[in-house]
Amino acid sequence: IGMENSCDQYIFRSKLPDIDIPNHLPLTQYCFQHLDEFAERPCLIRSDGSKTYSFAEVELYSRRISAGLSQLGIEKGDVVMLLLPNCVEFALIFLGLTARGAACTTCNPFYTAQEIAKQVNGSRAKLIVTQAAFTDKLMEVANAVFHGFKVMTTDEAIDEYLHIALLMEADEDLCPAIAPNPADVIAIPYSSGTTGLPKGVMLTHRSLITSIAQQVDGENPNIHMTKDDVIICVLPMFHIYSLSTVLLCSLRVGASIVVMTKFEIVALMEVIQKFKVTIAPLVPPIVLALAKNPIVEKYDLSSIRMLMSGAAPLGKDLEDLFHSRVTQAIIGQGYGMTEAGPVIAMCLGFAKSPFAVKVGACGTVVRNAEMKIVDPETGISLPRNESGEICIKGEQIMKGYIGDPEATQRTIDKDGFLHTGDIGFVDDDDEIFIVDRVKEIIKFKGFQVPPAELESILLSHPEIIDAACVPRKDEVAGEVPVAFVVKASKVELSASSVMEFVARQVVFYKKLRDVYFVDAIPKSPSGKILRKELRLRLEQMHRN
Ligand code: 4UW
Repeated sequence: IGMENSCDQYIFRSKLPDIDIPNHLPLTQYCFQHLDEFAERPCLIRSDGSKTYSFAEVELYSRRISAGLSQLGIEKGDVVMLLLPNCVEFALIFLGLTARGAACTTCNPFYTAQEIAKQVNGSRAKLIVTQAAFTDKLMEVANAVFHGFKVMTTDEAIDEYLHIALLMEADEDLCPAIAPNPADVIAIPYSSGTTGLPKGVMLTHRSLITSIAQQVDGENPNIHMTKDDVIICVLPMFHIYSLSTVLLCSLRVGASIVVMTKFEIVALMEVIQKFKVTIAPLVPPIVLALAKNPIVEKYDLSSIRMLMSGAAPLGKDLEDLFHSRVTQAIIGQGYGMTEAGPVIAMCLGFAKSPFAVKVGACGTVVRNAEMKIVDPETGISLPRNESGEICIKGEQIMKGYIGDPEATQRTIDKDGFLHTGDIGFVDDDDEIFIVDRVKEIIKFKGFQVPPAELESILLSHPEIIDAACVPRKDEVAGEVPVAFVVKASKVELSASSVMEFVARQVVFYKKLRDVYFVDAIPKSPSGKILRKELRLRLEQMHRN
């Protein structure tokens, strides 16, 4: 247990023993393996109380939808885009697609047409499932996409599009038999990883099952979640955190999932109180609101027994402040990355037989996995208490990036370790602390903002000759994107017009919060932007 030193490598493991993981199964079969124990209990609950689906119904709909998809010509291996905010239909269609052996690429419905089109092209999605309110953008998407695709709405029926009734009312007896292979790709969330533009992350039956099992399976599961739990699903299901830890883990253990369309503090408080939510997976900006907003004191939050934070760093002070409001709850962090399937480390205070944990740690490496910390310059693995790049190996990690073997090779080394681009260390108690990042990504409230994407937009501006985007620290969002811009000589160009130019082309959280005009972008001899130098310059500017 813990660390071993073989072949000059320091390898870190969970304090929990490895378990047998049935990752030879198709995902839906694994999720519904214990269905008999909770078939009639509530599975998916709309937070407005308008509808609840039992586990038996959800399982039935997964087969109906699979049959309906097959009648629409969706074959095993095809890709379908879910362009949806949180809704029960998201979960139902995801399961139907999985049962069909098709892959689902999840996309933020608030993306601009330009952002959506890139993902449709990259994933070759044949069908986009969305709500009526988001169909306006789809004409523009169609113009920018190189192949034809169909559109389906899940709420209002629209004449020129398909409607979800075709799937919900299909005959489950016509659910086609498929021969699923554990290595088949079933989910393609997008992530920019350690560098460059967003890429499709190929997750298979095996990777998703392994990650779920690492979280909630075993005699002493890392996250003790049961059929008596009520879990709040307020984080967007199009992000892997919610998809895996909230949706799929709950299906596996029989916990009820209360689905909220969007985060709003009063609505969240009311829902927690009304449904007696026991588990709240959140991100730091929501924890901040819970800890600081006075309105929270008016609500009864005593049902919450477990509160998890992830996707971005949670400050120690914030965690302490929040704990003083919900003293009965265990608070802890998970650490994940889309490419890692997603969970890398999880708080052992959430285990059935919990371990003592420290404030500020982002968990201990999950079971059935190996972690190493390497010197980012030399690649040599480091012992405890020394900071380096966190690397993770196990059957949960991605198969690779879709259509990008080079990026895959840069990310997964020859020994099978995924390089996270995060800098951290493992302490004497096997707890992990993240201290920095070597990758480019900017995280706004846990959402990914890939600098390369903003830079390519900036470079398309006729009056900009060079640009670099970096994160600036922000109390509420964690980080916000700002740009250093070199303008063509003699032109009049204002920071606000540059910000406006970008804002028109991106989703709200990728908007630039500041533009600094400079004479040149600092670069390495090989032409790589020296981002660290720019981050330092920002810090100096704000100190003065
Ligand atoms: N502390 C500091 C953290 C932390 C963090 C992530 O958008 P992605 O690709 O993926 C995620 C997934 C998070 C997640 C999934 C499942 C889960 O149970 C859980 O905890 C409860 C969290 O965020 O971004 C990956 C990058 O986000 C940063 C880090 O840089 C990582 O490489 N990150 N979690 N606790 N930073």
